[in-house]
Amino acid sequence: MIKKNVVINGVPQTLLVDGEVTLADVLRGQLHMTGTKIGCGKAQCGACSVIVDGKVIRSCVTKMKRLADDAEITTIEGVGTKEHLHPLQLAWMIHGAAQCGFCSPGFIVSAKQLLEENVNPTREDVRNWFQKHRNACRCTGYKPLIDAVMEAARLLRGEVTIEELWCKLPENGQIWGTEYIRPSALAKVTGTWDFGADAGLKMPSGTLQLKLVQAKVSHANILSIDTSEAEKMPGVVKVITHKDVVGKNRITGLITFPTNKGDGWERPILCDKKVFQFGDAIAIVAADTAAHAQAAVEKVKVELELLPAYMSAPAAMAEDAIEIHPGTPNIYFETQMVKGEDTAPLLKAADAFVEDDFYVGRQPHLPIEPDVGFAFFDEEDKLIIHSKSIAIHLHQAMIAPGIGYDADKTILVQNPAGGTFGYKFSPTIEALLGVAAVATRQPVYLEFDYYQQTTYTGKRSPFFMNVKFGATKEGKLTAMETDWSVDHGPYSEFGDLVTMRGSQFIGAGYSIPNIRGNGRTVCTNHAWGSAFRGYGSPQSEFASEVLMDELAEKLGMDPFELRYKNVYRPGDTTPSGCEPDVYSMVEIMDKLKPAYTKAQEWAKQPASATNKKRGIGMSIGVYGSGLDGPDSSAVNAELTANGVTIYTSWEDHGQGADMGSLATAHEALRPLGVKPENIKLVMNDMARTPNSGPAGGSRSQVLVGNATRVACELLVKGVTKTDGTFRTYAEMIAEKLPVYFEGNWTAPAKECDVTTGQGNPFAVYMYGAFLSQVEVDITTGKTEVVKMTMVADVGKIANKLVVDGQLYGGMVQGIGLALSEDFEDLKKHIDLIGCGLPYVKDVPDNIDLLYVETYRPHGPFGAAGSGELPLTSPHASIINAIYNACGVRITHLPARPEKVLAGLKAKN
Ligand code: MCN
Ligand code: FES
Ligand code: FES
Repeated sequence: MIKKNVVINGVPQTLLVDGEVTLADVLRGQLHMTGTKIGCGKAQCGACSVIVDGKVIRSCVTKMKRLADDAEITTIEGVGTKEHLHPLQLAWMIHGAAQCGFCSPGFIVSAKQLLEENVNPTREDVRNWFQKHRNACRCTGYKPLIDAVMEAARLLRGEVTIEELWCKLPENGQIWGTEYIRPSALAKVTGTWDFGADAGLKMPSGTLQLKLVQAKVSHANILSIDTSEAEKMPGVVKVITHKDVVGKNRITGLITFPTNKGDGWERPILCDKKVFQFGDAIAIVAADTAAHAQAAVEKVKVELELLPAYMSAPAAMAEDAIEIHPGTPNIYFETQMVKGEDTAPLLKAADAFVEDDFYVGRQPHLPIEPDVGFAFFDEEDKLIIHSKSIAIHLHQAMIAPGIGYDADKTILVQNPAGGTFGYKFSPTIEALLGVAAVATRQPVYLEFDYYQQTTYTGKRSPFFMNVKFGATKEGKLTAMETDWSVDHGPYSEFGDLVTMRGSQFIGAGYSIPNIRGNGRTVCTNHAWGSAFRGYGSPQSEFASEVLMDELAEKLGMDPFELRYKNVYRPGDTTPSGCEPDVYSMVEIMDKLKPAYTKAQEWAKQPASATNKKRGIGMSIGVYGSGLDGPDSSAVNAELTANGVTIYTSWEDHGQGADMGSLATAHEALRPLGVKPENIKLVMNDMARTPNSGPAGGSRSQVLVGNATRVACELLVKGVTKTDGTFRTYAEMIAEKLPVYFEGNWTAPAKECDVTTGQGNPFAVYMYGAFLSQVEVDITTGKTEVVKMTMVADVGKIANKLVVDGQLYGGMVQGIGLALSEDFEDLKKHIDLIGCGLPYVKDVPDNIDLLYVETYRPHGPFGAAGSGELPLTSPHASIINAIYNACGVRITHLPARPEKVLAGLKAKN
């Protein structure tokens, strides 16, 4: 123990601490100042930034013994409070800069010091500052953060007032379609939005700390697990293995299509017979402290018999490959595409024919907040599990049989989540928590470190694709053939569903009358495939959007013109053979045209250095809003003495479920004139909120939005008197009329037939186009994205700040997918930097968003979804721009510098 005198946020304090402990842990664990967050825990994300003696430092790696005596420390709690916000906090709210908000305290603290040193920074100064201090954000694409700092600087200089900047509502009080600030923003910018790890610190004493024993090999038979030594370690209460699991010890993958050859029960909660992938959970140590649990983890002995590890779809498909799940073939699901006439003769007769192979890999999600959760039994003996789940009702069904606890008594609650980007569409920590709670009958808490975040959770499923286009000499597509193999890792969870995306989205956006194709899902030993923003469309559309450029070259046509000729026009159908919900692609292209022409001029100018070459590229993006077929949702609305309460399971990754719910409910309640502050949101607790469905597939604004609208409309109808005026709450109660209304909505859609890929899977789609301008350094192969432009049609916009944020963030994830992100090498791809997370200087400050707002007949108040559109194909536009710049066509992502350089060398 050492004694430290410090001044924290102006208050002198004497601390008695372990000198080896970090400042972050002391602030959070000892002082309960949970505004400072811990993300990566290894100086890579800046979530833990605090100011010490006028310098921004990362407190997660600052040991207490290194802290100078009398150090003056400023944390987010000292920057501003809810009552007295710092201009940075106000600007963060005004610019929608806190999406999930996990990075916000770190960024705000960091920026405070910048503005103290320089109250008049340039945008580049701000970018350099965040780069230097490693402040990382996965949600916002950074631009809104720079906007916020610049605005805060203006506020500090007295050039503008808050009143001038604060969102203005129209006179009728409508918030739908405005830049109304999301309800959670205030808590997020003040560090008072309690994420899972913050709530974990507030658990009662006696809560057991859990740590995982993970597999360090990719495929093996388990011969024995010896926990005897671990059990004797200090503080250990129990070492839990498969033998302690009273249920089926499996998470069900919920087979979607009956032709799936698997049964969906292959994923162990705790490995029993086999290890299927690196990082699998073999045992859980429950102890009094996290340190004791971790020490005991090292003592668990696992004896293994190694098996061949199939680390890609082709490897697992090889003739001599053994079945990873004995009894189920490694290729466990197949689907075909049959649209129009036979394509073989058409391709043969085509004036122009192109064919290429494509690969989009195992993109890691890289939320700044690692996975975290806790579980306990309540007074009715219900097992309550808190996690980052974005599918609380679905996960209950997936994990309860495996845990062995009555599903009706297993209640999931979502904690505020620091980003998921889809990985939480799969259960991760939930079943581990459930098993540990049942085995110990005590409250349990489990947080992953970043290594576990990367090695335990699912990843984007790699697609190996071959695509062929045939076209007339005028450039009209006549036929397409596709073949795609989906590497879905060892667990089938929605593997069939993501494979269907190949039929639905290779070639999406274009009228292609004749299509044939074959797709398959392959079981492998690399990371299990979980949902990732865009879900199959970034893979599918990468292939067709790069091939469109190859076709344009073959035809000697401009890539824009070729696309313009082929995009959906009235009467055209999607690859699934149905009419899109609206025809807005032509308008989208028209809107992009001036930017495209300008970019062409830009590309002709000399690059920023003689060793660099400029290029431009475009792509179009289409994705559905909803789960396949007649997806449905439920939301309830209650009239109260204070206004209206909305009960909804619109899970929030950080995208803005609170804002979407509020804007939609407020719009539907407008006849009553309920003020936004009188609409209370009760969200994401199965004990209180109905099954609104998961927050995946960009479905919530449409599905949950419609259910919200229906519930509110029923409420309005319920309070309406015969003369058209409205009853008050008191009148409703006096007349014994119901004040609680259940809203349900089902999408008018039809699942695709797996043998033809034909159907009408989504009632609503999102449409867009991307334009990227790049400079490629031909001496290093490094690509810099200098500018991006996106035209988006997400229908009528519920909240402009939210949608702008969705687009910026998604596009920047597209830059990562194109150039740097991967999860392949199990030694290297284990943290944010190793996995290739884009930092602020890896992305352009110059991003233009343009909108086409086509009213959606099936969307609430005309809205489609927005979350995944920006990650459908931005990476394809970057890859096309690289080719345009230097003649190197990258078809196997990511386009890391060495790959581009190798291409340049091969060309020369
Ligand atoms: N919205 C709107 N107007 C529209 C359409 C949508 O204002 N016309 C708003 C909605 O109110 C919502 C947001 O845009 O706040 C996204 O809406 P929607 O597309 O319906 O998607 P969901 O709410 O179902 O969110 C999920 C979606 C997906 S699938 C992933 S993955 C994803 C994403 O959104 N992960 C995210 N966005 C993310 N954003 C952040 N910050 N973090 C993640 O993990
Ligand atoms: Fe400290 Fe990431 S830098 S938590
Ligand atoms: Fe930055 Fe989510 S808002 S990580």
